[in-house]
Amino acid sequence: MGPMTETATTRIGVCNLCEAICGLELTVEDGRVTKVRGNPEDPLSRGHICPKGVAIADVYEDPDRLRQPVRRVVAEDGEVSWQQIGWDEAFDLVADGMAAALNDHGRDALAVYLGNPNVHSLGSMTHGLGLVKALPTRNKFSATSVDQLPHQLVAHLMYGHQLLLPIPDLDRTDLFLVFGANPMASNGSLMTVPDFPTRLRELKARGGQMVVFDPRRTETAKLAHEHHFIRPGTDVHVLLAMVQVLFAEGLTTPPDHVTGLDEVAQAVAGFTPERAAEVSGVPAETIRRVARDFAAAESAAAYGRIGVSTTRWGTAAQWAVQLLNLLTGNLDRAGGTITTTPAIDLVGRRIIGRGHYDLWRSRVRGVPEAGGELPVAVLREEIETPGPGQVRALLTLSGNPVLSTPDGGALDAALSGLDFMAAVDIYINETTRHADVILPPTTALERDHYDLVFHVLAVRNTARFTPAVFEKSRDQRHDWEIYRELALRTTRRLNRKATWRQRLTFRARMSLSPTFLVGQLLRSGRSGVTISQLRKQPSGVDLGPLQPGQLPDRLVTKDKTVHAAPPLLLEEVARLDAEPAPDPDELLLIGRRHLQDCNSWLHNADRLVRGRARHQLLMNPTDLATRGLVDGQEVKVESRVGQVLVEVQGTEDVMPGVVCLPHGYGHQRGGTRMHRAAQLPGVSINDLTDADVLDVSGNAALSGVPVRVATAG
Ligand SMILES: Nc1nc2c(c(=O)[nH]1)N[C@H]1C(S)=C(S)[C@@H](COP(=O)(O)OP(=O)(O)OC[C@H]3O[C@@H](n4cnc5c(=O)[nH]c(N)nc54)[C@H](O)[C@@H]3O)O[C@H]1N2
Ligand SMILES: Nc1nc2c(c(=O)[nH]1)N[C@H]1C(S)=C(S)[C@@H](COP(=O)(O)OP(=O)(O)OC[C@H]3O[C@@H](n4cnc5c(=O)[nH]c(N)nc54)[C@H](O)[C@@H]3O)O[C@H]1N2
Ligand code: SF4
Ligand SMILES: [Mo]
Repeated sequence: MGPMTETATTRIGVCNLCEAICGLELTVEDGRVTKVRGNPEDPLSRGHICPKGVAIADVYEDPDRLRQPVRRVVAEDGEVSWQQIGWDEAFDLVADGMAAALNDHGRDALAVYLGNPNVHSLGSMTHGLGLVKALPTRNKFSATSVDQLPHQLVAHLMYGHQLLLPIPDLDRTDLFLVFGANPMASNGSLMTVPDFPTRLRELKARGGQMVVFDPRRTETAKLAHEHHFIRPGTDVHVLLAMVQVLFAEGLTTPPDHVTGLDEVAQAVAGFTPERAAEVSGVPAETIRRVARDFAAAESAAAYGRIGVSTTRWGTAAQWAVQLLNLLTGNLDRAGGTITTTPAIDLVGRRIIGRGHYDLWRSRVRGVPEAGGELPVAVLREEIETPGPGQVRALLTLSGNPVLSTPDGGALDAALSGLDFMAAVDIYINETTRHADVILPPTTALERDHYDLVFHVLAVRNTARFTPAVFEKSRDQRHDWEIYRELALRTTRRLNRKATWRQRLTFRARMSLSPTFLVGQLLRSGRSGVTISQLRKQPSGVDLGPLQPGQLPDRLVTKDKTVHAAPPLLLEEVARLDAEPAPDPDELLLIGRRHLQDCNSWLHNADRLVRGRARHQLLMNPTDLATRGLVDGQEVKVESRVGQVLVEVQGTEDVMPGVVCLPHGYGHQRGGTRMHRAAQLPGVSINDLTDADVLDVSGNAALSGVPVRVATAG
């Protein structure tokens, strides 16, 4: 053994790359991570790790990752270069740019976009939201409106709080009914379940079943007892038909604390399995039988995720998912779906607000806000359309909307027309390359973590505090420090200032560290868990399985009932009813995730991008044949908004009439600084998705996009 190993230490870490929040055990030698494995002592993840968890060290060590602020410099010949600058200068530049937009062009002239990693960072949760609140603009956007907005709107309308989301009690359920989710690849979403493969094996071992509806025979579908192909975007029909069957066959056993059941029965009466079969391709008999099985099961949990949310009828479909659980008595029952009781209760203590809807509308298209945000699908038009309130400056916080939002290609072009743009991000990528200044925070291994969000969504109640594995260097900043500086320096520059008292309070609050705040939140909660206990047990504290029997107490509705028939949803279903049946001959585009991808940004890690290519357009062999196409050739995919050229791969795993592209690819656009990523083949699915098609919540309809596929050239 060489001298290197003598300095090896084992450290407990946590992976923040997806919602599974796996506990890690890292071997550190001379400041380098030499080994990463799942922490077997972790009460939630129980030793699970996926390939991305190992790559967390690659991000830490990546030479392409920014560690110092950079400023974009454009030479006379148009050549772009990036110049390293000091933090103080960088903060001033960004505060100047944002304040100038607000002072010169009005309160809405600055837009903010928050990307996905914000919910995976403690500092962002404690301080990023403070920054966003301090900016007077209504042009607030986030990845929520290309993701889970329908879930939040339904929870707000039915249960009174946007984050009061019942979670499948996976460890006890007898029947797990899945629409539009692929937890074998995603490791669960709005259902934190680190070791899904193990828990699924356990479910099967105790005689439970999993039934999956998905247009693709996914990794999850292949492990299911039943998998049913379903035409993209038609889940709402199948789900409402299941609800209709429950009423028609007298299979409803709802609890007492529910209002609006008669209205629901009336609203769904016309949505028969026969009608659903016509649009969805799922036989009426299957719909009937699954509904009966669901009602008859000792316990059952219906779950719909991004394949359902990101459709034109996402909110109505998520409502129907909730109704299935509610009407069969599975809401709040062991083995059904249950609201969690985390040590830091964001919901019960109103740390996050209840949510709202349509308090104001977007300037150009007039779409409603939801929970204080406008749909990111309208960002481009707010930048490009002149007039009072036009967006002139943009701040993105760990996001990549050029690759992640509908018609991202057009947004890409719009960004170069801004007066000013700044980004808080660790990479120069397809979006941040437009920024005048990029401020890079520390990454996961360099900061303390307590997961404020995902304990709230987990299939088991646990608590865990993970101190930083590496100390940051003096010339680095944590995200919360960046957010504090931006908030303080920008508000100080505004013409319309807060009172000195307000400013003092704000400064004091923004100066408390995230870790201190976690300690405070734990102390003032009712769990009995303290930060010192968590420090002694870095693997985490087990608080037990989900606890049924919390309703109606935990409801946040004024009358403490579940609102089964929110007026907005009755209207939405009436609209659906009046809608002509979709064209059965249309070819529809859906997305996919791979275990080794992480939205758009982990493609610079070697170990995650080597191996078999996985960027191809998947297409059923019969669809290839009717177009005279062959497996492996380059094809042109065209939608209303754009076109891409990509290699096609024939597979029986996608249903006829459906094609499938991964999301988060397309790094060849000029200017990214991720060297390996730029060489990865593949195109952006969001060069094809349509920013004009929104769900009632404002969520983008990214799934089920009509496309044509033909020979390239
Ligand atoms: N067609 C289609 N589009 C989709 C989806 C889909 O399924 N299909 N999925 C949607 C979903 S669910 C989501 S959540 C969105 C994601 O959309 P976005 O959040 O816009 O995109 P990400 O790819 O997650 O980009 C994350 C960015 O954060 C940076 N980053 C990583 N870690 C940190 C950090 O610790 N701090 C900071 N400051 N930055 C960091 C990365 O460099 C990257 O630029 O995409 C959505 N878009
Ligand atoms: N490996 C990996 N894990 C991730 C991520 C990642 O990028 N990579 N991203 C994380 C994020 S931000 C999120 S939000 C979660 C998402 O977690 P999931 O929702 O599990 O995400 P997907 O794997 O995209 O699964 C969506 C499924 O819906 C199907 N689908 C598409 N359209 C329809 C439809 O109309 N109806 C039905 N019934 N199904 C449809 C797709 O075929 C796909 O199998 O994953 C998280 N975990
Ligand atoms: S499943 Fe998610 S949290 Fe766990 S190691 Fe993989 S990326 Fe990290
Ligand atoms: Mo997401």
